[in-house]
Amino acid sequence: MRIDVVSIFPDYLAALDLSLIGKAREDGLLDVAVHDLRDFTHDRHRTVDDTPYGGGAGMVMKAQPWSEALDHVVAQGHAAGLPGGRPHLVVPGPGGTPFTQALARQLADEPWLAFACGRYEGIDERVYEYAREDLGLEVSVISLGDYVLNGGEVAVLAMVEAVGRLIPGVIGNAESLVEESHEDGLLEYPIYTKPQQWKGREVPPVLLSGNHAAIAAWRHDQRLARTAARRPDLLHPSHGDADLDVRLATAADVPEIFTLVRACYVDEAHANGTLDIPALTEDIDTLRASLDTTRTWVARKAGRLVGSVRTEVRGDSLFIGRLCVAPDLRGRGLGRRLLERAEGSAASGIRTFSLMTGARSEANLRMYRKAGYRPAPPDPGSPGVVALVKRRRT
Ligand code: JD8
Repeated sequence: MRIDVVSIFPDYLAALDLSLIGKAREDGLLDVAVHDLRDFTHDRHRTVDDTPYGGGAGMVMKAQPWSEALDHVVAQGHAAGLPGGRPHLVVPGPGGTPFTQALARQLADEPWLAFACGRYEGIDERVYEYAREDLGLEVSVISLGDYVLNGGEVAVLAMVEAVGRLIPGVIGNAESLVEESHEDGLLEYPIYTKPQQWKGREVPPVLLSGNHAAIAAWRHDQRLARTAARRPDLLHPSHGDADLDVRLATAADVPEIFTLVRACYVDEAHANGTLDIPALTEDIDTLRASLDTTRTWVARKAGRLVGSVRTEVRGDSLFIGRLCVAPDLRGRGLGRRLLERAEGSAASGIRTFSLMTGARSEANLRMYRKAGYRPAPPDPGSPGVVALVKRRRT
């Protein structure tokens, strides 16, 4: 990616020589050029500002130096091997479109960005028109946040870092990008490093358990709880519910589980064109008895039973079944959370997770595929059913 920055304080951008962005420039992953706006003035005072028409406080940046600077950036870009290309011009401003991770991702897909750092009260409006109409540039006014800075440089530093680190190869292990705040809309989970004990404070034991699924479930719960506490505006139904209470079922839960299973498997019957599904034919006493031979989890939200799942040890595999989410609450990640909880409950000897679902249960198959499950040898005794398996991460 090519990045041009124009400013009357080019030294402000020296921070882009450092750290990951600096390394990415050395590695040729980023080509960053900083230009001094005053180089495009022709008077001995190198004037870039003048008083505002219509009066008012402060000064306005003159159009001519900016037009010459932008002409230079476009011409130099072409000379630097960006033939025919035009930069996307980003002008930071307090009244601009809010800068977000999603916007950073969009900009990271572009081959050439140019940033115009304003100062004083801002830039003569005709410069925006000149860039769009005469140079044919896409021009975006973007704001770093709802507070007032003295100029665009700080915003450009933040934007170049947020965009630059998304360029493939800039961040060593791209994996770490996945779980970041704002990447999937949830804030980050708490992190710890050695020593295990510090000033009488312990690291949460689950993090020392080596049980990846339990760690994943704990971290997801922490992200939900933090987001609910600090940024409830970020919470989206698909994130699942911060106030979801998941625990082992007792006999008292049986009537509600029975009802939930009936409700959920009607849709499975529809999808798979058969009512001959054990969950639909099993009577409540059989379900009650299953609490003694399997581990059943229930999820409650404000007291209402909204989900359930059960696990059964079969050799070194944990068979996960009867994963149910109240039909009116689908699409919120509850199924994924219950699946994580079930996996997380696995004892140390468990090597794989296995489950079955209807061959035409598209939504279930999509969720299981996303969770890492892959087709397993079909059970000849269960036509129309797909067996899935997942190796446990050690
Ligand atoms: C560019 C000049 C200063 C702004 C009079 C103070 C971004 N989130 C943000 N807050 N402020 C800026 C920003 C401020 C700028 C310039 C960006 C150019 N100023 C002006 C208008 C009021 N002074 C920003 N991104």
